Amino acid sequence: MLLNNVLPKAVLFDVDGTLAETEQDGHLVAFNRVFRLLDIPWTWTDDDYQWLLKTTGGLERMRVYAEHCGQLQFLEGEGAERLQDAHRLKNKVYAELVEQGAVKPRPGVVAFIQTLLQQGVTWAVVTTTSRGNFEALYAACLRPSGIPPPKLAICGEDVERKKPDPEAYLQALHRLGLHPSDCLAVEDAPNGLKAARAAGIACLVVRSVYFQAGPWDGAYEVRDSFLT
Ligand code: XBP
Repeated sequence: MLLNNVLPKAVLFDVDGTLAETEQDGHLVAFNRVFRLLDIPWTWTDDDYQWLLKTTGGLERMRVYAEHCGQLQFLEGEGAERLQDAHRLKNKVYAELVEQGAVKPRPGVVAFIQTLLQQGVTWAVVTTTSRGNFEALYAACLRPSGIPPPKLAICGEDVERKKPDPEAYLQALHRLGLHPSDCLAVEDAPNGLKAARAAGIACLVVRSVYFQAGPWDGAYEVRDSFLT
């Protein structure tokens, strides 16, 4: 993948929706399972989740939903603790689903990373999902194909502000010792695109199932698949 006719020094990959359709096949299934297990009276549909994905971060997403439904008891005290427990359990269930093979790498993504590595390009991860979620996905979906661990993985726990804030990308640039023009970000969603652009990094968008519509202002290129 060339960036302005030259190879980038590093390609910085988002995780959810970009490496795999984790949201539809993993996180949404896990959220609904946990709501039942913990007697939280919510069931999220595909349409609900598409709207909810405007909010980055699983815990933040549940808080936005509680507010939206006027269930303010979930925003403080015991109710807030219930959501924190639900979030921890959601990530445990998510990791189990991933281990069981419920989530597959997006078609062509493994070959895309392999080609970069053969060309001497660094592969790194810039996500605001929890680190355990990325590690579970790497172990189940990328390591078996011989993809080595990324040189750097910035995850949700590493930042104070999640995407669309550029903090995760700025940290990656600092830790890799690279200039924004040396790098290409790969994202599937408008929040990720905004984060990369706000850090000055060119961004290839590979649209995922919940983000067909954009907006994609400022994208370097917009594709539907890693195969094209
Ligand atoms: C990823 C997310 C996450 C995952 C779940 O952000 O928004 O919400 O759905 O992650 P990005 P946690 O793709 O912008 O990196 O539940 O661990 O927060």
